[in-house]
Amino acid sequence: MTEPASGRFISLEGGEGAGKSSALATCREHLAARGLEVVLTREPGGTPLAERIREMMLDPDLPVRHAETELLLVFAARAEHVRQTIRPALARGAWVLSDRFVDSSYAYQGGGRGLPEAIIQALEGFTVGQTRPDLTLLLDLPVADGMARAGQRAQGNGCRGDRIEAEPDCFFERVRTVFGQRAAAEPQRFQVIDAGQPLPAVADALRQALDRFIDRVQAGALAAP
Ligand code: Z5A
Repeated sequence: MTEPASGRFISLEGGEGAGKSSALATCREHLAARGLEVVLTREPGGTPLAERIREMMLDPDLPVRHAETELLLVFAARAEHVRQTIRPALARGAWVLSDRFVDSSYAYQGGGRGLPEAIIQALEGFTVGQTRPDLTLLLDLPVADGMARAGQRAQGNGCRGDRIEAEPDCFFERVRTVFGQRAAAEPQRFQVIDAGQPLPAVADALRQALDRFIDRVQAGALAAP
């Protein structure tokens, strides 16, 4: 096997209860099995400061009262994450696997909160520049099914959900719509995975998507970042 020459950036996206936790484990194991160095990270988060911002953003007892504040918090965390974690990892040839990235801002703050797309684009250009995912795996699931799973998970672990999880179903319908629109607009970057399948079938679909992507990289079909 010819190893890919340089690091690549993969993001994993999806709505509430889509199954990102097990999907991340599957992806990490599969990339490692293909001989790649994997840096697993997440948003908001991925650096000490960005993790503190995450705590503030999701704390149900510290309500962020304005959508604008939420948007700026998530991009402040992202500015740190991109510079301190993602770019250095890519530069040394690691493959970055991020639990959410900028598509979540379009989906949650744009779709969910109704903030203008143009503002999000401007912040993306300012904080992220050209550091964009080469591949985005989108776990897609009807909102009602995702909420049912999240409800069962909360019952099982006795944990209270975070601040955003408390939003009504219509919020998550708008989130799902925007994810779908972005996937349709960029079919080269997005791989949509049917997250309603049993876990082993989802894992198979993820591994196949990763293999197709690695094959494209090895064939030189994707320029190095
Ligand atoms: N956010 C934002 O607003 N703007 C941004 O720009 C960014 C983020 C980057 C934190 O994200 C919040 O930040 C998120 C969006 C916002 N808020 N929300 N909601 P997060 O990713 O850390 O939190 P999360 O979205 O709540 O995801 P999660 O809890 O990490 O994972 P999940 O995908 O929701 O679900 P899960 O825990 O992996 O699975 C849920 C349950 O379903 C669990 O019991 C599983 O065992 C079960 N499951 C999973 N897959 C299956 C299948 N296939 N069959 C049956 N059961 C399954």
